Amino acid sequence: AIRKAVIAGNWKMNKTPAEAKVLLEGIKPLVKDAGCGVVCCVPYVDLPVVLEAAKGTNIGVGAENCHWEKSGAYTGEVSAEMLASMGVQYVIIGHSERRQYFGETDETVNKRVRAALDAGLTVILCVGESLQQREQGITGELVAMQTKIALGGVSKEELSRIIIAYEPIWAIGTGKTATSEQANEVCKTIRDTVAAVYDKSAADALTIQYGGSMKPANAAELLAQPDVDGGLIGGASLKPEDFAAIVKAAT
Ligand code: 3PY
Repeated sequence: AIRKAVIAGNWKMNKTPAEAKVLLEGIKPLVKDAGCGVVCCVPYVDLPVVLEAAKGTNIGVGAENCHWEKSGAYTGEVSAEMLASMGVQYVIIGHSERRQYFGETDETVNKRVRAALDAGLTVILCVGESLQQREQGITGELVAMQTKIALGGVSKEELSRIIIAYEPIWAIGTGKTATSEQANEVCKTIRDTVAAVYDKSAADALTIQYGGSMKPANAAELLAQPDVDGGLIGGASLKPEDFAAIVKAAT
């Protein structure tokens, strides 16, 4: 691909701080010569140890969500400002698990994207269709709509701090993977959508990841697609050798 690939791990709700330190120390030596960007997105409570362990390395550190207000009466929430103040550089927004289980909507995704950008973070914005939506033939329209709404109020300059991850919901944690052609088709739809809203140069520069059961066995084929510029990695990001093998495939 023309663009530099980014491989980001999404640890989800896994690893205590002590376990997180062990995992990051395991990943570090295996990815130190990576030719692509490497990011680990981890639970809030793991951020201090992971930031410390990643210091001086090529591993970027991210959170898995953030709230849109800077502070206030939002029990249980964490703001983008708070993350940035710790040295966190990335945040996943709109993961399908948040949309499915925590009432995330395109509108709240947009508010979180806006807040994350204002705090100086780079956003890994997730979009993707369910199996029913795919079978109804609305994947392209749906993903284009999710992308447009999420990017509402985002300037062309700010797009350099946006990574979009296409994650077909039916391929998340199910072991099912989109074929590389299916993945590329939707990644291209996302790129065309960004070209229509902004322009071709903005679309050409945008990193678009595929996510959904990407693993060493299928990474190379997915990453060889012209519009797939990296991956958002679930389960395989918890195994240093597997994560490193995917990083290697992106190099
Ligand atoms: C998966 O691969 O299961 C993911 O959800 C990555 O975010």
